[in-house]
Amino acid sequence: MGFFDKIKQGLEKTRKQMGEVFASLTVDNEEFFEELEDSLILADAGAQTAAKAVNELRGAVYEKSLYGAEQVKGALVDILAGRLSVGSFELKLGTKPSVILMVGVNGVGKTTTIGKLAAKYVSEGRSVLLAAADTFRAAAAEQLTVWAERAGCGIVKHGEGSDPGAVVFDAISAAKARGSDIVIVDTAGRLHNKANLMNELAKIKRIITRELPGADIETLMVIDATTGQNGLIQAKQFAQTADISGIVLTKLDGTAKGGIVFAIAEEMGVPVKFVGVGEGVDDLMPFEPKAFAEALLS
Ligand SMILES: Nc1nc2c(ncn2[C@@H]2O[C@H](COP(=O)(O)OP(=O)(O)OP(=O)(O)O)[C@@H](O)[C@H]2O)c(=O)[nH]1
Ligand SMILES: [Mg+2]
Repeated sequence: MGFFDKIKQGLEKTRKQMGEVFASLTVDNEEFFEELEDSLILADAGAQTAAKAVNELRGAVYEKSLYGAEQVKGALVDILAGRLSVGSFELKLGTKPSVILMVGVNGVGKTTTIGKLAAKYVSEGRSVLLAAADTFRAAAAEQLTVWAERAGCGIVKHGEGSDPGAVVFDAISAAKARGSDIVIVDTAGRLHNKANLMNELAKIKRIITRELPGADIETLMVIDATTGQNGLIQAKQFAQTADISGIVLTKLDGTAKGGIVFAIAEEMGVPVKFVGVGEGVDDLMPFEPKAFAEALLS
């Protein structure tokens, strides 16, 4: 199943809502624009994004004399997709090794996404090494080990409660020695308090940049799409410490409404690079803005 169909399957609630709004469309009707704005807000797009997108659409409709649901929908797809184009959707992983640092609050899907990414890169013929730097829980390293076996890649881990920085240091040394292409670092989503978490991330980042000067480093923030606007609040907190280069939006196969993608692009200026659409190893897809907007309105 392609991106469009997967997304379409997941965002049923929003699609239904949008369908109803468009069914009531009469273009000279201000009510339509108001309903559309409300629907975008309901879909988690955020008030600011919804207002801007609808204003843009209103302008396009009058300027180009658009008529009928299909034309107006087409214009809205372009406007929404345009709002999502805030940077490259590709990961930059040119150096050997390069690093992917996975961050985000607990339970959003960091470890699962690492497993999926590892499997993807291994299947593309690249050598991957996982760093189990979530040392807060013993189960975290075990879970990552299962994913390493599934993906067919190596893993560096220490005992529970050990220093995550030391795990990252060892993983980078091992990657250099083995000639690995990509090191993927798992991190804790929860520590005793938030300041600890942020300090630890900053420290991990310092070790990576110190040990691998000039290397390509992608810091991916994982957000659970079903948490709605909460995801945006989390992202803003992490952005202060972690210098995020991209977002992975997980659980779009569930009850997510999807509009959070627009709020993130608008308020953070950071592109969504991948979406998670299930718990399986193949359930990770590169993000496609136009197909996403189309699926939302289909
Ligand atoms: N439906 C669905 N479930 C997902 C997706 N991604 C992850 N999950 C599930 O979400 C739960 C939490 O995933 P983890 O990968 O353990 O999350 P985490 O961020 O590593 O959590 P902590 O290590 O506790 O911080 C697991 O049950 C995963 O199977 C997704 O795209 N769709
Ligand atoms: Mg985890």
